[in-house]
Amino acid sequence: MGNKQTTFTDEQLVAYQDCSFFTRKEILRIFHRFRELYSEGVPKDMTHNEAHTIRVPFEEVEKMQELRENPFRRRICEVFSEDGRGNMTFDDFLDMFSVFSEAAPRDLKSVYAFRIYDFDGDNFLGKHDLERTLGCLTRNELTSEEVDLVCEKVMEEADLDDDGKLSYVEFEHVISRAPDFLGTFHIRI
Ligand SMILES: [Ca+2]
Ligand SMILES: [Ca+2]
Repeated sequence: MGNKQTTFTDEQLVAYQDCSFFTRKEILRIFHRFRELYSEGVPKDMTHNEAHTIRVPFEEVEKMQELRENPFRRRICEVFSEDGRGNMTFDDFLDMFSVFSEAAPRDLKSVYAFRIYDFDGDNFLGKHDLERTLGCLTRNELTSEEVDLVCEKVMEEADLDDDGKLSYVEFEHVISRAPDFLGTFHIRI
């Protein structure tokens, strides 16, 4: 203690513990991973504004082992990045892995699942959102007829007010009947 160089102040670590599902040790480990992605741009000393001003470009973030096989990686990084383009500050990065951690509650995960699938950001899952989601989930292995069919079926069952799109409440309903669904929302880092 004391002889090591400081990455975060005590106050910073306490704040990170308060707004994530991680312990101090995990937070530091995640920072280590963050810095590994872009060591030329991320300093060791983060005690000033660095955690919300320095961004690792999306092209570096997506190379992470935890993300590179994930068909939603671009969309996930967009949703969690403050700049909306997938370039991530450490604050964004920690938030993302916190939501994907096993300790995060189901409700929180479904809020983010909805945002991720809402590709056009209008707060509803419309037909195009469903098509893109399905394309990602199945890695584009379905024919367009199959995609149409599945979308129709989802709408038929889930679009309770018949307005041709799913609100968050309608989406939650679908999710609650598919207990395995949010299993795809775990990433161990
Ligand atoms: Ca939408
Ligand atoms: Ca609806």
